Amino acid sequence: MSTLKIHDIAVTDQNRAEYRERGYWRTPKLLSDESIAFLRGEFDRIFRKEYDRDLYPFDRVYEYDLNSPELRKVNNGWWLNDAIREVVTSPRLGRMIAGLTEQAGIRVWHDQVVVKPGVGPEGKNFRAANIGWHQDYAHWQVASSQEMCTLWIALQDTDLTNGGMRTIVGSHRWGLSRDAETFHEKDLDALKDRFSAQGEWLDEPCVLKSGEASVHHCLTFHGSGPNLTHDPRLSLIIHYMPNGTFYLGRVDPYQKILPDRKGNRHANVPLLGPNAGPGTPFDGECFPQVWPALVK
Ligand SMILES: O=C(O)CCC(=O)C(=O)O
Repeated sequence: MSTLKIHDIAVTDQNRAEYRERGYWRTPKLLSDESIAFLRGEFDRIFRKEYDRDLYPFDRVYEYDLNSPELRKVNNGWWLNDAIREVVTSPRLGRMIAGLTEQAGIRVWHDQVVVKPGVGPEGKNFRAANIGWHQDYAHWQVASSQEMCTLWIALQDTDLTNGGMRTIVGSHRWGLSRDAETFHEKDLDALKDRFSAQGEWLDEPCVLKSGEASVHHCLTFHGSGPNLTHDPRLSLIIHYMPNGTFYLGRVDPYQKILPDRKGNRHANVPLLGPNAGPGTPFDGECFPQVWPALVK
């Protein structure tokens, strides 16, 4: 039985202005310490394949053990684990996101349960769990909205020593960059060389206390380097979209016909079913509406 305590956060005009201007914002503490401890245990359960539902993960699982330097990751943990579901579908968090991004309604696009193993201080040049500089929307071009965003919840104090996320302040205002679906690339310097000519490359670490989070715009460049501690870095990442976001249709990923819209076969598209086509909304139970809260 979960005892999660998710705090109610009032977003101010100043917070909104900061998000709009900088492309990301750091939240106050969202979760009680007890909730954080509980969720950390649930992360372990997920990677032990102890699920609360009689289901399989809906997408590829990166399930390396902690002795491997690779990133461990499960998408849509909310399908498998009830505590994660409580956070991902929380109307409190939904209201905070709606307030910050100035959207009337918010749905979940998907989540990511991520563990970045600690490789120790000697692992400075260790790239296995790096997350390349990328724009989230570059991975999501099948979706109609460029006002999607990400809530990155830290389940321990997080900074550059444990491979915390870094964002390029203001880069959301550059628009969609070509070929920026580079989450899985490891060479941050090479990616910086590729993308940095578009504006000032203001690389800011997202320093978070345990239970705090950052919210970044889907066009904000971000990435992360190695975790140089001996403890794993745990984060629950929730991607949101404005209510009404729809499927733009298939864009052949191998033929870059449209200069600024290289498509991809996002795993969310099959969730729309066999009759989906351009204009089909991403709604229904696979994409829960978290704000306004639906009365159950
Ligand atoms: O966990 C990280 O370091 C980066 C995660 C990320 O790319 C995201 O939240 O969109």
